Formats: sequence, C-alpha cells, structure tokens
Amino acid sequence: MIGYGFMGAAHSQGWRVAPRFFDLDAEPVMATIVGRDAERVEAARARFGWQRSETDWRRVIDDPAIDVVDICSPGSSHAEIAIAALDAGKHVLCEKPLANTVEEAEAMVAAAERAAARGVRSMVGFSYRRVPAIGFARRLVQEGRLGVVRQVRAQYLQDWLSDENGPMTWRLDKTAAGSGSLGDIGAHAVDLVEHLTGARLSAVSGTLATFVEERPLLGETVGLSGTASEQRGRVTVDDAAWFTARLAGGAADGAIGAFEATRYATGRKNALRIELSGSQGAIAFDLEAMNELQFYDATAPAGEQGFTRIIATEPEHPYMANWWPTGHAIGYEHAFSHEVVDFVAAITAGTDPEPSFADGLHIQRVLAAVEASAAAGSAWTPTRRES
Ligand code: SOE
Repeated sequence: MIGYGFMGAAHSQGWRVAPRFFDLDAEPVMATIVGRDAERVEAARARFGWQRSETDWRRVIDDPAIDVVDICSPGSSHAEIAIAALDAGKHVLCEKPLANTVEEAEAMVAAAERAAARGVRSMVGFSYRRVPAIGFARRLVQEGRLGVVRQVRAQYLQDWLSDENGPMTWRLDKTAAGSGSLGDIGAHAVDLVEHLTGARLSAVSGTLATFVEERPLLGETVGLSGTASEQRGRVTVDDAAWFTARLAGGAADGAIGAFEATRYATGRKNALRIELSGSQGAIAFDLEAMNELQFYDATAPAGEQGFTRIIATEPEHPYMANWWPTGHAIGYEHAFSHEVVDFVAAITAGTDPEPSFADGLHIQRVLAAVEASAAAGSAWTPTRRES
C-alpha cells in the first residue's frame, strides 16, 4: 500500500476485514506500507497491522513477493506509481480520481491495457459503488423499475472548509490534488450516476468558485484537516463546482442532470445525494443515511403511491448476507471491504474488475470538461476526446 493518510487507513481496514467476513479464493497478506516520512509510516504500519514499512515506493515495485499495489497517495503520484507497478506485473487498485490530468489518465489506461494482455488487473477505488443501498438501486434500474430515467440530481455536500481559518491541506493544492471539490468529491457523484444508470455524461456546462483564496498552512494533520500554523498559503483549487450535464446511453439515454460538489455546505457533513427520476419510478439516496434507499413506484395504484423507505440491511441486498443479522446497519468503512472482495475476486477469477482505468479516464475527461466549460463562461463542452 502506498500512502497512510485517510485513504490508507480506510483501505487498510478493507484489506484486514474483508477476508474475515467473505470467502476469498486468495488470502491477502498485508506486506508493506509506504510513506515518505519514516517515523509516521512506521507508526501507521504498527497501527494498521502491516508487516513492514518503507519510504521508497520503488522498492515495492522491485519486490518479487508483492502481487498487488494499492495506491492511496495524493493524485499527483498516481500515474507514475500505477504505470511502474502494472509494467512490473502487479495488480493495481488506485484511489479516485484516477489521476490529476487527462494525459496522465490516458497513459495509465495504456499501461492497464498492456498489463491486461498479461492477466494483470487494475481497478479505480470508487468505493461508494459498493454501498449495499447503491447496489440495490442499480438492480432496480437494471430491472427497468424506473423506466426511462429522464432527470438526474447529484450532489456531494460537505462543510469542513466553511471555517475560513481552517488550514490548507494537500486537497487544496492543485499540484497535489488536480482539482478541489470537483475531483475529490464531485467525481464520486459522476461515477455513481453513471454506475446506476449505465449512461455516460456526454457534455457539461459548469461553474467553479473559490471562496477563500488564502489559508493558514497545515501544522498537524487531523482527519481531513488539521491544526493551523503561523504561515499562510494559497488555495489553488475550486471550493465548489456546479454543473449541468447531458447523458447518453443505458437507462438514462437523453437525460439531463444537475451536479453540485462543495465543502462549504454548512451543516452537510458527508451528504452524497443521488436522485433519479424515471418514467415509471424514482430512487433517492443520501450517504448521511447510507443504509436507506427511497424508492417510488409510479406503477402502484394512484392512492397508494409514495416514496418507500427501504432499509438496505437484508440478506437480499448486495454484500449484506456476509455481515450482521437482518436489520443491523453497516457504515462508511464497509464499502472498502467490499472493494477488496470484488478486486480479489476478479484477480482470482481472471476477470477485469470495475470500475476500470478506462472508466476512470472517462471521469477525468468529465472533470476536465467542467473546468474548460467554467473557464469559457459555462459554455457547453463535450466530454469525449477531441479527434
Ligand atoms: C475517497 O473516496 C474520498 O473521495 C476522499 O478523497 C474524500 O476526501 C472524502 O470526503 C470522500 O471520500
């Protein structure tokens, strides 16, 4: 594993717990965790239960005993590490967004294709696909229970930056993160809409805003943020991103969508909300109540219609049969175990896991199109490669 911050912790938990609750055809061995600061990465090793710590990721690439590389470091490092690992024949799980630029993502897809020809697998860590309520919602869409999806509303709302004296982190630095709310959390909203509907965002019109352009530099990291130091630094990413989109394909061919990603939505802590309105039904999901799914069946008798609150904790719901008895909730971290389960299953079965690096590249193109559109005064901008 490369990285030991928030995502390193979440993925470590996934690797540790998945084989205890799910039957995998291979037993993951948590071999080496890598970080640049020797003392901190050693502390992370001891806490998360890895066998060794290491400060140079190249030693992991050169280690013939390593089969899988899990990349949890900032976006600026993804391309170099992933390409080296794939070329060395190691399966790669890479955190989202896949890269910081479309060019990097294209090079990663080329490496993934070279590797796939040799049976080496790659996957992007869009963990929320693995929330049971989302998996169940996807099943409803695939079964046609929503009919034709015509309108999509997707928001990812957090508020951890609403205090303007909150310190800088790498997530506010374009060189490290690629973009701000757009790529860090907006990417999840785009991925979930595409995953649920089978459609692609084909064109976007966007607006970006940076509300606070300078912040205290970070002292100690605590969670997503940390303590403030005396010095100040420049915020070089968007604080909020809004965009409308046209969708093509799947169950939402011809649909339009409204997307919003922000870390300034005061009072909204981790509200990833998706609402799909179809000709025969609708679904609504909010990550702040992640075990629930609202489902509206427009084919029910008129007098009985209304959103039904489904508690997605039954054995019928994806992944739930392996956890607790009926009705007992799961949390944020479980999605990372499910990610490990699906990734290991693909490796052992010799199949290509999803989302693929090609899916990650497409999302990178959507993010780039939103930025280009915002720079051009919200002009409609295609998300496909210019030929
Ligand atoms: C990871 O999946 C992630 O997108 C983080 O990078 C965000 O910061 C977090 O808020 C949501 O999850």
